[in-house]
Amino acid sequence: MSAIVNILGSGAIGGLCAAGAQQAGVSYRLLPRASSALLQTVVLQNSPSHDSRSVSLQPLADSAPAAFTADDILILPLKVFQLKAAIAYWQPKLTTDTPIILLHNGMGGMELAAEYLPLNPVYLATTSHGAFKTTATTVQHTGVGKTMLGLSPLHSASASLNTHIGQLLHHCIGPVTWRDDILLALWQKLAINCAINPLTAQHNVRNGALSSAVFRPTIEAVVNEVCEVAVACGIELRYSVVLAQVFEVIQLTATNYSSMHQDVAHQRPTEIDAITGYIIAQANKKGIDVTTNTLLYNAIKNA
Ligand code: KPL
Repeated sequence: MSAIVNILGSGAIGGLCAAGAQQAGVSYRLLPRASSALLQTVVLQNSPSHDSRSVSLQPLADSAPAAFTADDILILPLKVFQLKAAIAYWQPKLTTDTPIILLHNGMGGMELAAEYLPLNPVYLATTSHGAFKTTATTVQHTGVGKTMLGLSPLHSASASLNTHIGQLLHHCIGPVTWRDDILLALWQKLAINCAINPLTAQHNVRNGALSSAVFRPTIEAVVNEVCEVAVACGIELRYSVVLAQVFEVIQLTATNYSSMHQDVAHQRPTEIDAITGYIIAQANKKGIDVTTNTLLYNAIKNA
């Protein structure tokens, strides 16, 4: 039996993964996050009425998937607060060999996977691809990016499996770069999200608006605090490097609304706890003052 890439949830990044798998001829299933009622498989098609980066999700009539085999892989492109329920639902259907890929903004997934999937090979990924759902069944690819992948430091796997997973993910949401220092990549993305997401949500602006001088002192303070916390946690985040990355992302995604902006605008739960909240929690443990991040955290919590 050949490998099936199983993708959980109906989010935009999951849709992109499915589109990539489909275009590469890789077998895939889009599965519900945590639903006992409908184990609905979804097929994703290029829509003739949209450009090639717009894809439609069409539910199939069928069918509950068979149990996972050791060849199958599971991608969780979910928000951190959705992970626990999803893992609890799917864990009994997996084997302890099923490779798991966590693909989310913010932090916290690695620890959850260590608790609930201690024996599985667990991979951590972060992507700079941009996408959003234009309808319940359509995903718009708004920004071509790249994906970083590495083995969770709390899990183990063979080098050949690492290569295989890298190749499969490359088809889904490539290009993929393997990172032995995946935590550094995750912290860099965390810093970018801390700087962009709450501010754009609070001020109801697109990412590009943050290049205005008005926001510069806040962005600098956020990045400074995040770097201080990172270094205290053993991650060498350099202020000047991260600040440059933040402004590069602001420029590259200038016309996009950040995911937190979209969540606040649609009155959905945000990822603030896994992003800014994570920094505040680590800062509290290390006795570091993170006033600016705390102000932004409170602004989003009260939004
Ligand atoms: O990851 C993002 C998000 O919106 O969550 C950024 C990089 C800020 C792009 O919008």
